[in-house]
Amino acid sequence: MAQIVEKVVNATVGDAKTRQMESFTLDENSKTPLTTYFGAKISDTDHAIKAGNRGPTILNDHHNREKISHFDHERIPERAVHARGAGAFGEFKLHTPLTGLTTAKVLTDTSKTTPAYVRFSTVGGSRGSADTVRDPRGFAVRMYTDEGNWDIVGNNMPVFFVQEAIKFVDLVHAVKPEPHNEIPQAQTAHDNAWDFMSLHEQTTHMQTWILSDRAIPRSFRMMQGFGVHTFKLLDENNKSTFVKYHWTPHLGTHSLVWDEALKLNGQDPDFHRRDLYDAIEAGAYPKWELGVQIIKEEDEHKFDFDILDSTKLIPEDLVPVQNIGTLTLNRNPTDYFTEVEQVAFCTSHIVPGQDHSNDPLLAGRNFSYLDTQISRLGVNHNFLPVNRPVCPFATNQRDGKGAFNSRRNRTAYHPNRHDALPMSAPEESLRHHEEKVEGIQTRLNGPKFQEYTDQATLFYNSMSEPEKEHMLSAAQFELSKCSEHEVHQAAIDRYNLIDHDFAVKVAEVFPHITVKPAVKPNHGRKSAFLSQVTGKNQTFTAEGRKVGIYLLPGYEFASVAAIQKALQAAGVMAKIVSAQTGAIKGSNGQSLDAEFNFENSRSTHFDAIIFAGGADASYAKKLKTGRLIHAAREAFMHKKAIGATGNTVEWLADIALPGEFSAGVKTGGISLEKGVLIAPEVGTGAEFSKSFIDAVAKHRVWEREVDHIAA
Ligand code: HDD
Repeated sequence: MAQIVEKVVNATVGDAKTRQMESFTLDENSKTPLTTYFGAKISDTDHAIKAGNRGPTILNDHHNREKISHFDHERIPERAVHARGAGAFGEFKLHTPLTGLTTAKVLTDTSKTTPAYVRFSTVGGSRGSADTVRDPRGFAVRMYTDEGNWDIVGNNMPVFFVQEAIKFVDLVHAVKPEPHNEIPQAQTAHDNAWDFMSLHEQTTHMQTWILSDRAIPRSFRMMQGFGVHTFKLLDENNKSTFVKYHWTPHLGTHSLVWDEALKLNGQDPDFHRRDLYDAIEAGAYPKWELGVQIIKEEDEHKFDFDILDSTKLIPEDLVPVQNIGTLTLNRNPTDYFTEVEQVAFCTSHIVPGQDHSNDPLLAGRNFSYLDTQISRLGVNHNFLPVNRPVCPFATNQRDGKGAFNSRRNRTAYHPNRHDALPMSAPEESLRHHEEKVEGIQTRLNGPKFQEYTDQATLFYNSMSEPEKEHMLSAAQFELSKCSEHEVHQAAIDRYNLIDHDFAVKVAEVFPHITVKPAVKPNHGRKSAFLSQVTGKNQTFTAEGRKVGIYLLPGYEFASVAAIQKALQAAGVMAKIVSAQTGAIKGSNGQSLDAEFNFENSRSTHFDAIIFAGGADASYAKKLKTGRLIHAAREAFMHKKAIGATGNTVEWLADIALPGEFSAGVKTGGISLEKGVLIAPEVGTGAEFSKSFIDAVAKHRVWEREVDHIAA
């Protein structure tokens, strides 16, 4: 039986945050007796005290009451949005200082390594919902700086649905499961969501993002992150500069395909959480560059959109992103509840040398986050280990539930006779930008806020052909799940404002819809940075990918072992799959260890698969296992790289994927057709491995999709 005792802490290892958290850690230790919460030892935690062994259970049993009562209260309200998430610790290292623009040391002092924490999340689903749903992803970063906690509570999309916080409430009520029957879970594919989005013009741009592949990321490790709002930097004279924050993943920005995402929701609902956890455990630490777009104060009005409008991005074609530092996630939480559920991000957490802009969405968020943490976690949530700053902190706020530090200061007000809690020197304190503000009280936003479609069209135009095709299927899927014709009509009317042809194509599956003539001609402008297939800032690498090597009877041990080794050397997680788990003998009698079998894994668990066979030519004809044929067809349809060695080539060409390859593939040397790497001669695996790594790096074989579109 595992028992909990207070750890004797020698918190000297790791960064400031790790050491601090360590001092709050309790360790399991089987040698220490089990106790009550008040410390008395317990000899029996399995039976309550009864009056006689068949008699009534009596109240005089503290342990029984304490155990049940604690259990009765061990859930807290889940987050209203972003309830489903995964977190990890790490560090931020600045390499290019923003000298002269800000006094914030985290952005100017390259000698510092700042402890960091990130929580990734979906938005609409509840805490137990699946990971691979169509949704934006939360990308909330905290830096435990020497000057206080700095939180960038962002998403994997650079724009938002609405311009003002007051509309967030309507948005969330519309997107969440419908109130009468609480269906559907974690999806926008329902009447209320599309009713709201089609009627509310502010959502137009964001609609293009959620219909795009960005809404079904391959991995948290392969997502961009965005602070979304325009923020401010303040120099030592309080001069302000506007800034937008971007996180760019070292592994590139990549997505699943929709059919795969749908299947994974059932096959592995923890797909993203597991992927992040496993990568960190394996030492494959995910990394992002922090980039900034800097806009001088005097340039605030030079764009044809308002930089305070969170439904607009600043195209990188106009203002380049400069990378200034690297975020690395290198430590998994050890206690999900205290280290992930209890993390309390606030957009208002900024440090001296930073300020908020007048973005009306941001102003509302600055109110909402602190407010929600109080109802989720209580007024003392900042004392919880994951939330504590690593720098000294002292306030005159007192008491409240869960105030567990004994404080020696006898005056909780200012000024006071002891000079306790003195104010900091002004230059080290939080400052606000002292700007002149005047105007007539109004509920209206500025004129540029009232243009809603230009950037939606820009996004659509910037997509490659496969990405446009995915948006089309996504729109057809989403609207097909809506039952009301007026929702279909209104949604397609809105698409018509983005691109007429797109609206016409979506309407092909809704014969009752009339697509009106083009309301607004497509302006034809594109950005070179928005596509995940052709985007200028995109990275393609095999590193961090997971490949399933399917071992078939009589497989050639030496070549498979060589392929596995080569993949691992390229940073690929090469996993063995076979009919059974455990040691699987190859042609020479040596074994490889299969982690997965055909029952507990599917092709969807891998970025690419290899069928590894041997020299026995008669075997291919016998290989009729439905599961394997399905794996080959599914991976092919999901546009994944596939490899086939030895006798599996004939099987692939004749049985699994008949009619896909040219006649010569069964007998020739190594060849690549439609992203399938074929090696009838088993060989040493060296040449095969090199070509296969290149194919994996391409992420998906889009030519298969282009063929399909053309057909
Ligand atoms: Fe929000 C959570 C991101 C607008 C109110 N939001 C939350 C989280 C992320 C975002 C990543 C999860 C934090 C975590 O991991 O604990 N939210 C955004 C972005 C927005 C945005 C990128 C627009 C640019 N949010 C937004 C508005 C409001 C909220 C306009 C309220 C008016 N968001 C919340 C919240 C949550 C939250 C209800 C739920 C739990 C929490 O805050 O801590 O307060």
